[in-house]
Amino acid sequence: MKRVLITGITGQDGAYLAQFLLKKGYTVFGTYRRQSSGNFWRLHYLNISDKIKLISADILDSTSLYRALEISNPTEIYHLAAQSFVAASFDQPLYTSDVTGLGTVRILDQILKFNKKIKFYQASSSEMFGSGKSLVQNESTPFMPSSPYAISKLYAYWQTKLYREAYGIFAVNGILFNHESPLRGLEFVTRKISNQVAKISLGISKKLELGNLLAKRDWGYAPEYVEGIWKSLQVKNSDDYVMATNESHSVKEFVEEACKIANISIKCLKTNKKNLRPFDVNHLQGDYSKAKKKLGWKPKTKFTDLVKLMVDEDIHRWEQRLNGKYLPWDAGNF
Ligand code: NAP
Ligand code: G4F
Repeated sequence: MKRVLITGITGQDGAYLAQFLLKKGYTVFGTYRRQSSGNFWRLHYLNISDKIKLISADILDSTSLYRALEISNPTEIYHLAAQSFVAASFDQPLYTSDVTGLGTVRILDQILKFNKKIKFYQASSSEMFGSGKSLVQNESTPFMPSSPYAISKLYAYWQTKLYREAYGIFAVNGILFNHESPLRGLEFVTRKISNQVAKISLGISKKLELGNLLAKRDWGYAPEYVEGIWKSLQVKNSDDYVMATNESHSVKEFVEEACKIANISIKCLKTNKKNLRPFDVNHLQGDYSKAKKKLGWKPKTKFTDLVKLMVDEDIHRWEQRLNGKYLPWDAGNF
C-alpha cells in the first residue's frame, strides 16, 4: 500500500486531499501543529479523522519534519502547510517568509537526507503573478509578486525547481488559482461572504462588510483541485502546472450571486477601509491548457454552482446550529 505524507492536513486542501487519497487506497499520514485548542473540524466534517495517522510537526522545526519522514516513510509528499492568508502576510512578513518561503526548503532538504526518491508537491500560487500586465496567466507568464505571501511563495517555487534540476528530485510546482469550498477558512472572501449572507438570510446578522469589491479572481472548487494535485505526481517527469477555471469574476459579482441565492437584498453590502490591503492584486485569470493536455485534468464546477454550494451549506449549518444540533464547524466559534 502506498504511503503518503501531507503537510497542512488540517487545512482546506489537506482535508480534501486526504479524503481523496484514502479513497485511492493510500495510507495517509498528515502533519498538524500543536495548538492550545485542536483544529480538526474539517477532518471530522469529512468523517476521516480516525483514518488518518496524525504526526505533530511544525514547518519551522526541521527536526520535527525529519521525524515525520521517519514515521511515515512516504513515497509522495504533498506540501500544503503555509501561512496562506495574503492579508496576514502584510502584518507578519517575517513569519510568512519563514513558514511559507523557507519552510519549503526545510522539507526539500530533509528529503535529500532521508530519501531522494520521494516525490514532492509544492502548492505554489497564482498570487506569484501578482500585478503583472498579462490578463491571462499560464506557466510562461512573468511573475510580479505583490505581497509578502506572494514573494515567499515565489521563493519556494524557485527552490522547488532548483531541487529538481540540481539534485534530481521529482519536485512539482502546482500553480494554483483560488479554489474554494464549504471548508474554506472564514477569513477568505468567498467564505466570509457565504457565511455572512447565510446569517443575514436567517436574521442573525444585518450587514456584510468587505474591502476591495472590484478585485477579480479565478475561483474553482477545491475537491477538483486536489485531484489535479495528485495527478501531477503520477506522470513520468516532474513539471509545473497551472490549475484554474479560465474564468474570472469580481468580488462584487460573488456577493450579487450569493444574495440572489439566499434571497436577500444586496443593500446589506458595505465597505470598510479596514478590509483593504496595503497593495492588492486586481485581476487573476488562469489558463489550464497544459494541465489538461499533460495530466488530463480539467475543472467541472462553474462559478454560479460554486457560490450556490457554499451559500447553501452555510445556511444549512446555521439552521442546524439554531436547532441545537452539534456539527463540526468553524463559524460558531469565530
Ligand atoms: P489553509 O486552509 O490555510 O491551510 C494551511 C495549512 O497549513 C493548515 O493545516 C495550517 O495548520 C498549516 N500550517 C500553517 N502554518 C504552519 C506551521 N508553521 N507548521 C505546520 N503547519 C502549518 O490553506 P489551503 O487553502 O488548504 O491551501 C493549501 C496550500 O495551497 C497552502 O500552501 C496555500 O498557500 C496554497 N494555495 C492555496 C490556494 C487556495 O485558493 N486555497 C491557492 C494557491 C495556493 P492550522 O490548521 O494549524 O492552521
Ligand atoms: O479571498 P482572499 O483573501 O484570497 P487571495 O488574496 O486571492 O488569496 C487566496 O488565493 C491565492 C491564490 O491566488 C492563494 F495563494 C492564497 O493562499 C489564498 O488562498 O481575497 C480575494 C480578493 C482580494 O483581492 C481581496 O482584497 O478579495 C478581496 N477582498 C475584498 N474584501 C477581501 C475582502 N478579501 C478578504 N479576505 N476579506 C475581505 O473582506
